[in-house]
Amino acid sequence: MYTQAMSVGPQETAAKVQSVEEAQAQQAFDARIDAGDFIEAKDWMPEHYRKTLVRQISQHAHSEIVGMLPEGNWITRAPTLKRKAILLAKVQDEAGHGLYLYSAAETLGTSRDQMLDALHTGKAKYSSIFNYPTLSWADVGVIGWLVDGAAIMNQVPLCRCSYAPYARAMIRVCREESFHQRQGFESLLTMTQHGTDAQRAMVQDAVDRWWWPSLMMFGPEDKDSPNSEQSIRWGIKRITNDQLRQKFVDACVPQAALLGVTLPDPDLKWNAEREAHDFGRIDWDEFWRVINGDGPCNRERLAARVKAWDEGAWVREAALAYAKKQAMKEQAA
Ligand code: BYC
Repeated sequence: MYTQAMSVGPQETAAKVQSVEEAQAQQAFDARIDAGDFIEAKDWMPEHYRKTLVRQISQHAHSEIVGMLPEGNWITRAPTLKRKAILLAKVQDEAGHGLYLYSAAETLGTSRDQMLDALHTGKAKYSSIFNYPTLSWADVGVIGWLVDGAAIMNQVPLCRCSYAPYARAMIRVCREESFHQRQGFESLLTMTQHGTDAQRAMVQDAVDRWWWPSLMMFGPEDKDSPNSEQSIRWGIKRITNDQLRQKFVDACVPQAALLGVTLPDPDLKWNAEREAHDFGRIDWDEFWRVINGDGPCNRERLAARVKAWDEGAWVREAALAYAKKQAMKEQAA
């Protein structure tokens, strides 16, 4: 018995050798991360790092695609040709962001079909913010100001993400998000400075409804964020959820004053000691409800995406048939 337990068969030896190699690869990977190196698609990476990236990047891609829906709802009702052209460009940019991000995730060995299946079957998450309705034209401006503003705050550090294909995609995304944020702010400024009392009231109502959900975009508090610690250690996330949320609040306060709107938080005040704003408690029950599928528009958003996928089947089939025909022609030539 004793000798048997000690004996190592050829298969086990191979497994052991492999694990030594893996330990070395892991060490080399850790050293590269510590040195601030970027990891490329073909480089060795631990399975957990790969999975974390696929999870985050695919959720990010889904958020961009689902994020087209609340604003897309207003394209036919934009008040002027200029606003309509801006909104069309913005919504198209979001489709583009989704495509860069799906491509970045595909470099990690997953397929677009797998990612979309996870979205359509409700297994994959997308940003909580897109499960709220857009009730008035002012919502479009507020999405630009607050939602894109929060997105930039979160995404600028991702330009330095340790996974290079994601970092590269984020550089372009951030440039475009910056235009999105400005157009939203400018649209609101036009309404609050040159609009009627009814338009100013419409802006305030939109701010009241979007402020708290925007703060939720940064994710749970650090103490309740299961992924943050490891993601920060790997250089996937560079700044924690709470730190980014605080930076966002501090940036928004003077912007709200410029617009002449009130942020709907009686506890919001400058804390000279911390040199930052204190703010009220986020309704975390609402956050978890929304990300678990029970927000005001979750079912509507998912149904819209599934319908678009089903109705696009003929386009995918035609593209595949065309590619096959081209390949056959090339083979014959
Ligand atoms: N909504 O451990 P945590 C845009 C999930 S698109 C839904 O802190 P992590 C735009 C989280 O996924 C904006 N789910 O996670 C588009 C995790 O769930 P699982 C999207 C959320 O990953 C069009 C669990 O809660 N931006 O800007 O370390 C128009 C625990 O959280 C949310 C990105 O995706 C949420 N708000 O940190 C306009 C940026 N928060 O997977 C604008 C990239 C958390 O463990 N992503 N969860 O089941 C990130 O930076 C990070 O993934 C997060 C979360 C900060 C969002």
